[in-house]
Amino acid sequence: MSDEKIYPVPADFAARAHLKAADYEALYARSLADRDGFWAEQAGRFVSWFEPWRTVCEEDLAAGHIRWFAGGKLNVAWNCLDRHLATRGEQTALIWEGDDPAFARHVTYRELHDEVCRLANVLKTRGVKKGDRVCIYMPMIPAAVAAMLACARIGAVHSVVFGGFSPESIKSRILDSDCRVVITADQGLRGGKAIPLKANVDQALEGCPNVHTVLVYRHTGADIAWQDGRDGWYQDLLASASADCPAEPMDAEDPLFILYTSGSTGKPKGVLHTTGGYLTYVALTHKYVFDYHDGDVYWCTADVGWVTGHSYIVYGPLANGATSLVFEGVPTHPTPARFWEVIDKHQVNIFYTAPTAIRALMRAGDGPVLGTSRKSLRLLGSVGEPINPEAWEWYHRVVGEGRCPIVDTWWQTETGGILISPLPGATALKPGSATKPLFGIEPALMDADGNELPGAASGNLVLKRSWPGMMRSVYGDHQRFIDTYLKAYPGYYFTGDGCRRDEDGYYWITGRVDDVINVSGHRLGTAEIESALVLHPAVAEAAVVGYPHEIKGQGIYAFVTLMAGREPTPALRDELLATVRKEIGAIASPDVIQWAPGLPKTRSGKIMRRILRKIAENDLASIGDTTTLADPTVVEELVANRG
Ligand code: 6R9
Repeated sequence: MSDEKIYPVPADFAARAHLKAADYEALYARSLADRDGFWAEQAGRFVSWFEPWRTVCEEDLAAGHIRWFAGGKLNVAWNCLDRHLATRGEQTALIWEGDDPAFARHVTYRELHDEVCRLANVLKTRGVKKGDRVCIYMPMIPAAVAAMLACARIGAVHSVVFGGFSPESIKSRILDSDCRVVITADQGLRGGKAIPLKANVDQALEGCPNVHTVLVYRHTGADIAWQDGRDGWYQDLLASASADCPAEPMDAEDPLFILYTSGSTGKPKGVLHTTGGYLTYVALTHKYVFDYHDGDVYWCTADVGWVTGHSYIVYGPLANGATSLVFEGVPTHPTPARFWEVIDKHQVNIFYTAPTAIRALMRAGDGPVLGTSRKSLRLLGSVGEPINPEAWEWYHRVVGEGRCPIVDTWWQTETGGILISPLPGATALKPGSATKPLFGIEPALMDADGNELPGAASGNLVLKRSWPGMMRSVYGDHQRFIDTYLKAYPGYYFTGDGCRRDEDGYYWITGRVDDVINVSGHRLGTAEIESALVLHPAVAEAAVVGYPHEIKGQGIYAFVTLMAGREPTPALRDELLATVRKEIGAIASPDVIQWAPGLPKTRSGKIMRRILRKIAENDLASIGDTTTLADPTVVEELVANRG
């Protein structure tokens, strides 16, 4: 496109940036030509090792065999805390900003180290050993970060479950990875509303007989139910625990965490990440993508329940000795100026958020932004879904006053860290494009027949080689790892995203090509929502598709066929919504339920989602040929009764 807008790197930004355009070109070329040499050098620079590795990389993508720095010994918590104590013990590691603007707190590296060591000792006295799994279900408070690091310190594998998930979702995640310990809080707070975290855990644990310990952080002080023997107060146990806890030497390929994510089929998968490669990758990408300099205040607005929180609130920033802001609240509470006020209050230099938040705040108008200074801001970031050029321009012009580059970072739970993104001192920006691959990343575009497309083209996005931060397996089901990611294009990792590459080699992610929808940057499988809906006794069949939604990116549109004799009523609709909330969580609640006397199916009984998508999008002109359907009149009926 010749009329597209290009934003060059601002000269003053480039002047102080770690990497400039020529550095990117040279390092990228080297990272491909001498991949192992490049990564060995980075692993030595970004991570401190107790013992060196034997091999840099072993990889057989088709077999799902990926190992980086095998034989090397390190500890992630030691890297994120202990090694900083001599030089930055009194520096703020975490700035906590509460849901209520009256509450904020600074936690230094020394204080965080102390809390992590004590908590690690508490876990040990409760029998947690290297390799054991621990579930973390916490609000956005420093103790959530401490819980992750305490696990890492003793070699336990954490599985963080987002605080918006329901008891059913917690239960299935605990059972899948056989967690024996849960770390939670009495309640969380979001937008002034209390989230009953402990009560949700209690309910989940009715189905989890192996869980013997629940550590409860006293956060709001609310009354909660208590099970003696099993439950313990976080603060009380820490107060009497020793603050001396040696960091367990871990192999580079020992597991660090499991994080569940939705795919096109079945239950959410436990994406497994390991230790040495992951830490190297997130530390490097945090430093270069965000051009982090000592003394900067960095704020990523994600929740630690998502991979963005793991890699870019906790592990990347703390490995680099950064000051990372942890925000408990929501963008619009108490007013739509909250983000900008927090930026002024804590003098934030680097701000990383999601397009859905940008669109919601854009809708509140320029007023709430312009009432604040934002002079501290130097760089803006975006993650979670494609950012539409209008939102990009607003973010750039109004929030960043035209002086802050925007890094549009493309990556996934599975990739561990950012793979395609501008480097702000090196890359000219095109609004809506994640721009260029980072070091060691070789993207390719494939056509439907498995041919790689050269030059400017559109196709399915794959990666040709592994990188240190890549997932290693699906927890407990290695075959599923291979089947989901490595089989579609043998020898390549398949991302599930569609993508266009333009004549300048810039990548434009067009969204998922599978049955995954992206609602407010949260990934949901349509199959998961359908399974929840059909649990209701009135439902015979359900088909869920995404449709464009002004704020959320995609909305959830459910076509529901009722059992014979059941009448569609508003009350039944509410019951179905409640069923989805109970099974998954409020984030999966359909925006639209359309009662469907029948669903469009092929003669072999396959639901034609393509047609349902067109109906949901109200793109009736392109429904196309329906003559191959078992019963073409179904479509006319659905069109006539669109929700
Ligand atoms: C980090 C994260 C991954 C999916 C991914 C893609 C979409 C994320 C994006 C983006 C366009 C970006 N996605 N970042 N699409 N531009 N900058 O979000 O992980 O929750 O696993 O979602 O999100 O579709 O495949 P996750």
